[in-house]
Amino acid sequence: MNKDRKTVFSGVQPSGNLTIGNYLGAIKNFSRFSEEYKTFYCVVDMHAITVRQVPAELRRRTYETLALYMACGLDEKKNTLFVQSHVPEHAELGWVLNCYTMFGELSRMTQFKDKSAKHAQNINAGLFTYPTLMAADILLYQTDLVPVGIDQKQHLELARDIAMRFNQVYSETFTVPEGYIPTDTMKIMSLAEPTAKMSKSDTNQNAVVYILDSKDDIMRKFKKAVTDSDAEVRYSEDKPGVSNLMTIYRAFTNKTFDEIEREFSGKGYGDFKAAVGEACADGLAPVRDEFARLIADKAHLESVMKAGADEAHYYAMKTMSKVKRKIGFVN
Ligand code: AQP
Repeated sequence: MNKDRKTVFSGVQPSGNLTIGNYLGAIKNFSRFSEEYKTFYCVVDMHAITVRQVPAELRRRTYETLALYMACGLDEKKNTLFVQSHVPEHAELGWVLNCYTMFGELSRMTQFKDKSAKHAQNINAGLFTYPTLMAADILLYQTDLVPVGIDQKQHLELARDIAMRFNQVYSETFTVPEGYIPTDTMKIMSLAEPTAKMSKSDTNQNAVVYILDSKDDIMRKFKKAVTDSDAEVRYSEDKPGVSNLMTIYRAFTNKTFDEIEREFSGKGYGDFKAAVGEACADGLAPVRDEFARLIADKAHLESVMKAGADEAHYYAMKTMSKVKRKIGFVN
């Protein structure tokens, strides 16, 4: 692929209020690519409707997710920020790629199995083909690198397989993307059930810390976080609650696990949880302030999404016209 810069693409669903899992696992890393790469960051509203959404809330969260991108340091002049449904080629390529994705491959996706179990009343076809739409999102922009949390690894591998399959049948068409998975924060766990991922759609409010939570809420949630009975701050597989809190503390303070263990040696979990809460609330405070400023100016957010969609559309059309030509659609 001839490109002057490598390309980064990632997206977040406006399917709930964003969590520190979304922040540490994904969004916080987005801005590091802005200078060197051509970056596309998308609010993936079409993915969000694979689970039933309240329309007014989906609309509100779409604005909020865009404002959060910006509040987390994404400058709209250096990054293409847009909403998925504003660029019709996502759906168009999604359909084409459905025809190059095997039923068996989609059946093996663990997110589909998890979400089907969670939404047994609404196991729709979109939930099943979610990964092909995600492949389309990525491949449309000839993406080299996709920063995501580890839960998306399987989908990303499928996107690579689809790209290679298509390229093999029709000659080089898509860049085969690589994942960029942060090793230190790739999976932030639920505070209430530390063996399960922290998810924005969790109905237990105490399990999840939202980026926009008040300091009081953050302190309260960490205070209630599940730990264990041995009162020792130590990173270990058999201490998932404490290890998760240590991971969060490390992410906000840049301290190592050894330093954290020393800092809390001989102290109880009470002190430790309060320190994690403080570090998290302080780390998020600038994001919250900037978000409050941005969300108050809807007209500006609309101009950002419009400019982003125009830019994204230009690149998406280029890939789409190539795809159509290769598969034999009449121009
Ligand atoms: N707990 C997490 N730890 C690390 N990374 C995470 N991500 C999500 N949760 C964690 C990463 O955030 C990005 C955006 O996720 P998404 O909106 O596409 O949906 P998701 O992965 O399904 O996240 P949620 O919060 O669990 O959403 P719901 O509850 O709606 O399904 C991705 O890069 C993801 O890896």
